[in-house]
Amino acid sequence: MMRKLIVVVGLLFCVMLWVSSCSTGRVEVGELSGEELLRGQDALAVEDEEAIVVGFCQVGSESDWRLANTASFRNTFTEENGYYLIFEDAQNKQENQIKAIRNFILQEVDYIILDPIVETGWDGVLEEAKEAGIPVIVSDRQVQVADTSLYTCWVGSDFLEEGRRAGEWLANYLEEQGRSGEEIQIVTLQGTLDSSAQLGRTEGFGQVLSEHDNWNMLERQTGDFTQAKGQEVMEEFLGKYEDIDVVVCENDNMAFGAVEAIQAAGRTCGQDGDIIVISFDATSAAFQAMLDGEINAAFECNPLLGPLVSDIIQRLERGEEVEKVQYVEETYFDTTMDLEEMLKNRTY
Ligand code: GYE
Repeated sequence: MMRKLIVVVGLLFCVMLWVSSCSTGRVEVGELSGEELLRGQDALAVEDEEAIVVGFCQVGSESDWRLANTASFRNTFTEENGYYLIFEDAQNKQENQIKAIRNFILQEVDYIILDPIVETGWDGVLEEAKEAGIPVIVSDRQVQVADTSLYTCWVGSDFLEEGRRAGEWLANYLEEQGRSGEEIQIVTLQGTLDSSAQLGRTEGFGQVLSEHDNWNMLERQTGDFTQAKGQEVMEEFLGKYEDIDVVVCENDNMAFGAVEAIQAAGRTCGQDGDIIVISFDATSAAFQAMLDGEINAAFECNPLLGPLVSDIIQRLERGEEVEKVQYVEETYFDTTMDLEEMLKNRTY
């Protein structure tokens, strides 16, 4: 691996670095933003010349899933594993992601990992990365670009399949309850609009919806994948519609918000309640909510992508080909299962 010197900003900076390392010990690379590195505040040189320098551009910290995903990358891209990680939290703003990628290019990182907030608007900056000869690995959400050679590969979930699975689960559940002939009123709390997770889940569930004439989608609105926004939108839905039978929540945190809103309105939900709550992600907090009888089913989305991306990088380092599209395996959970036992093995 080529010698990598991230930033060297003159004598003054060297003295500052020496002073700060004397007083505070090792500086955590993962805590510095690319901009800080560029400005030379707390800037570092990569000490281990063999280390693979990786810039990871994360979406934000909006959900339990996201925190587990960040932890997966931080725990994988460690010095012990031969990496030097520069972590950027874009706080759910695409412009921050574009800025971060430009900083990674200036820093001459070896690889860029991008979890794109939305699918479009990437052609220009990915072209810049390509011109700089830096491979871009897309993880979790996807990009739509005219020229797919602008990124090396993508690894993540089949969101469309998750949505279909949720729809099929609902059809079976209603049948078991002897309600397949009933009119069913549904609302949806959507994820961040135009993100792959939102698009796939909405479309997948929508496909099953269109196969059932008696299912009526009253309204879909975004809750931005957060608990607070999910709660707010559900409050609005409960005020507008009297007979909601099902709320489809495109992630766990919005489901928790929906449950709060339902209970505050004096309504019931979950296993023995009025309103069926469907969620996506299936983090351990959702297992707990199912055990508490608050949500009915959670459709798994695996956030542990760090090791898979590392494996891709190791293969690229050895000059091997990697598959362009790699899906992770997923399942679902509902209250008919032994959730207590399953929760013991849940790592996120
Ligand atoms: O479902 C949600 C998060 O992109 C799959 O983003 C991810 C989604 C996940 O905020 O909780």
